[in-house]
Amino acid sequence: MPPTQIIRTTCPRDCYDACGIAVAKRADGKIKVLGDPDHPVSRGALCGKCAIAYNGAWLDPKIRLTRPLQRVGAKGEARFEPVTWDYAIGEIAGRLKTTVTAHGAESIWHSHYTGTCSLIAGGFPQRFLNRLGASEVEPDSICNAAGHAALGYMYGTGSEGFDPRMAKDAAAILIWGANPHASAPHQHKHWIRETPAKIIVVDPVKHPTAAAAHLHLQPFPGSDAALAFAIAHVLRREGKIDRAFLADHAVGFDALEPEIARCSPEWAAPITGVPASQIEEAARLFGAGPALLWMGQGLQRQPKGGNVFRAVAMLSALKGDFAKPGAGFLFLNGGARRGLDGDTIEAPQLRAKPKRSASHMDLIEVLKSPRDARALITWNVNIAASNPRQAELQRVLKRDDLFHVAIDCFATDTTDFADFILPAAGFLEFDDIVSPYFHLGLSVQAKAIEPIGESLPNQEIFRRLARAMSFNEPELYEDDATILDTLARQAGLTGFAALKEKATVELSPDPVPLFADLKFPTPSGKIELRSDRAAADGHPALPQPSADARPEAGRFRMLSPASPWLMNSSYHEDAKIAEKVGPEAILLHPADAEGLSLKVGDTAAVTNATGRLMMRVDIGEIVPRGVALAHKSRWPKLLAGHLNVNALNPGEKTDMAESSAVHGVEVTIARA
Ligand SMILES: Nc1nc2c(c(=O)[nH]1)N[C@H]1C(S)=C(S)[C@@H](COP(=O)(O)OP(=O)(O)OC[C@H]3O[C@@H](n4cnc5c(=O)[nH]c(N)nc54)[C@H](O)[C@@H]3O)O[C@H]1N2
Ligand SMILES: Nc1nc2c(c(=O)[nH]1)N[C@H]1C(S)=C(S)[C@@H](COP(=O)(O)OP(=O)(O)OC[C@H]3O[C@@H](n4cnc5c(=O)[nH]c(N)nc54)[C@H](O)[C@@H]3O)O[C@H]1N2
Ligand code: SF4
Ligand SMILES: [Mo]
Repeated sequence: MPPTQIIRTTCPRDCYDACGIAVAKRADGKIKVLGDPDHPVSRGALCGKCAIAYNGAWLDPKIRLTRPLQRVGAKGEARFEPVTWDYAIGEIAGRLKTTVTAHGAESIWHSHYTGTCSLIAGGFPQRFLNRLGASEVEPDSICNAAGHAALGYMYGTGSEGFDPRMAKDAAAILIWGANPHASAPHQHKHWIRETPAKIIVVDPVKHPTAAAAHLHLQPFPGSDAALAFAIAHVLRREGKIDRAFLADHAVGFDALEPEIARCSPEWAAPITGVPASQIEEAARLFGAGPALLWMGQGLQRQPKGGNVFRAVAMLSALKGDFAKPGAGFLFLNGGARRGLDGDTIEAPQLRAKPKRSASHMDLIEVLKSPRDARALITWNVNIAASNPRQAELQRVLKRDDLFHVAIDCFATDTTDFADFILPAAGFLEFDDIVSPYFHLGLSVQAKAIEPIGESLPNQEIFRRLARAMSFNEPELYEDDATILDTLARQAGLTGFAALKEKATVELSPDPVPLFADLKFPTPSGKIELRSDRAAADGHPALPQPSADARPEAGRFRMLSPASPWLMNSSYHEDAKIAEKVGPEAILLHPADAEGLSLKVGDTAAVTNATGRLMMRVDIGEIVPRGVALAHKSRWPKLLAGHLNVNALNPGEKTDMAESSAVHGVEVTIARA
């Protein structure tokens, strides 16, 4: 049957690409989810994982959660019974009310992240949670809070980045601690390849983007700050430092310069493992003209990730790489880049008292304490797969007097521990807006099908909870259409209909220079290479040319970045994807494998003080000796032992913002 209708929408996953989707709908209502050929980034193709899962698990009522469920077994046993929406909402509201009365609203915690990044489904629930006065697990602390803190000190914000359309004017693109091949597959496929700029990748792993680059520097994890200073050293020696720019627009270069002068490539080579000649070459390419610096999220998930970010981000400042074509850095591009006001969606004014929050790294301590936590609401997250100290978290989630409501599209490890599970509608089932975090456009999420089963969009679930709690603030009930029009107008459109018509709109016809007015949102209005705020917060005033100590003999530094086949833990529920990801695997350098008498396909016991996992051995010359590579976040319950790689993650905090230092984990490895 040929399609009778094409609905253009957008992938709202936490992904740099934000691909355009064309849903082909037939007369019998059946759909096929395809890439939108007119989308500037994805150009007609979805990534492999979405092409499978959006036509598989996401449409399958046998895999999706379709009805509200109430627990009938023990916590974690995953025995539930279907109940009506009215009953579930009534019971939950009743329990929240008695919890507020007996223990205060602050004893109700909620954890959420980027399960969907569409604006309303990702943000509207905050209106209810603000009104309730619930405590929040600081969302970015599982992902990128250290990078935001570091860039905040130096530039005043981590949410303003280059416009990728600038690539045509760049002499070089330096990709530092990101893996576009997995985490931004269309940038890997099109954007990087089509630019005349020289591509330099800095990553301990020779991933496919690194392998295709003009130059790949392969530092030992956690040694990047030393490497950045050595690149700065060469820029200085070759007269590539823009002293006039620094005099006008930065503070602290005078204090930094002696350090830069000290950190030669020969000094950095043994510390980082990168040959001095490659450091020289990288500096030469990066210094040849305006350059784009893409700082990946993986880079700051290191114990000293904040310092690393300040040291690397300093390079754009030294060259004066702002306010001109082909120049700038990017961590991510936030909604404000297109005029969007986050407060419109989340209504923080509904909160009566300052918000109490805790880092994801402290979640176990919070949930363990009956004094601090009486209830937990999880939505848009799968903490039982994504968080550190996984075995211990599973035990803590069994606390019988912790009332847990989980909202998801699928029955995850996290929902297995809940008292009530509420089924969330997927992105094909309601209108919303997607604000991509790499490109500067704005994209539509358009309803293509009715919600699967009785599932409801997050926002509708929280409206129902508000009603059952007898809250009367009008913000809690504002309808989607009104909010979508408001947001579209903030971005300069006439309304949501205009966005729907175009599917994706560019913010401006021409590439937007970064910090065009050379005003930086720091206290001084300049780039703060030396930051008094950092010093006041107990950090060094200047970035430091330091590197982490190497692991002791017999220990490995284990990296667990994004897998090309999963989106965090999402998609493992799809059988075809599960087949692709297979069992937990760990990749070693051939010489390390030989030293441990391990062959491809062997099982290795991977151990540290936090946990022990049996992992399938892979071998490849893509990591330095002493580094082991695994991937993040399979579904624990689909694995032997019901644990994934986060069972080995002690939850160490980064130097800044109490964020996850998961790429700093150390393990020992032995034949099982
Ligand atoms: N070892 C290791 N662990 C890591 C990382 C790492 O690098 N290494 N990375 C970390 C990072 S960067 C992040 S961001 C976190 C991510 O960790 P999480 O935020 O837990 O991400 P997911 O595992 O994808 O869980 C998102 C959940 O949201 C659900 N969902 C999707 N759409 C909707 C919706 O519309 N409504 C509702 N209610 N639910 C929806 C999905 O089904 C899924 O179960 O993991 C971290 N964990
Ligand atoms: N397919 C897929 N795409 C995803 C995700 C996914 O799970 N799967 N997750 C999404 C999310 S939530 C996020 S935050 C982003 C993350 O995507 P990225 O920003 O690409 O970050 P990661 O995948 O964590 O790690 C990227 C690279 O950082 C490197 N790295 C680790 N430590 C160091 C170090 O010390 N120095 C240097 N130079 N490099 C280091 C790793 O080797 C890895 O190649 O991807 C998003 N996109
Ligand atoms: S996950 Fe990323 S690459 Fe895959 S379809 Fe969605 S936006 Fe595109
Ligand atoms: Mo993330």
